[in-house]
Amino acid sequence: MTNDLFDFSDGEPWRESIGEGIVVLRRFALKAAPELIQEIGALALQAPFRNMITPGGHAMSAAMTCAGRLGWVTDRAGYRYQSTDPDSGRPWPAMPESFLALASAAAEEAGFAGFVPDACLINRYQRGARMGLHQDKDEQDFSWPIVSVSLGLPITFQFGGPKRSDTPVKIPLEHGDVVVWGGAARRFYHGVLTLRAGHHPLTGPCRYNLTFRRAG
Ligand code: MD3
Ligand code: FE
Repeated sequence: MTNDLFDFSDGEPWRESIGEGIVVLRRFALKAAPELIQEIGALALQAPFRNMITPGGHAMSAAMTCAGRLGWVTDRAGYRYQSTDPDSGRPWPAMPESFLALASAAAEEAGFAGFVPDACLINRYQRGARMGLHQDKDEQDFSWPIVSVSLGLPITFQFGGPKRSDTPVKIPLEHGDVVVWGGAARRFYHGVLTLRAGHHPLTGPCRYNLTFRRAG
């Protein structure tokens, strides 16, 4: 392993294989979590969380912000990556070093050495928020994986296959869990069920999810 913040050999985190191209690194981000959560707070001062509008005209129930060279946005015009925050017109905040280090260490554990994300989408779920089944297909190059990091309250994640009609499988995602989606799984439909009310010592009533992408 690269770094004792995400030490994967001391017996605490563990790996689960739930399908080809999917590597679940349970609790991989547990030690880094307090720093990651502190960074989220700092980023949100620069680029506040907001409920973006889908092309269909509905506000998303998860609030979002971004860090890195590119950020994912949606509005009536569609989904896209762009280098500026549409709410302020300023560039997105830089990706914190702790984010980059965690994402590349997790990708390496899953067999993707050299992963350098240029976009981090930060989703904040509060009671009642969910994300319907969708594919992530606004990125340029699907040969890089997506790395997701769950922080705070638990949620039920669901993933299907490459077709919307593929029956989804449910898995719980908890604080500190990291999932690397590569290969065929990169194109799978996925989403999360409604967040239930709760309290987490580090995030209060929220779940945060970081997704690291190579977008451009
Ligand atoms: C499988 N986020 O931001 S993370 C998203 O919990 C998103 O906030 C969810 O879906 C969340 O786009 C799920 C797990 C995840 C993220 C991206 C994937 C799974 C994925 C991309 C391709 C396949
Ligand atoms: Fe997604």
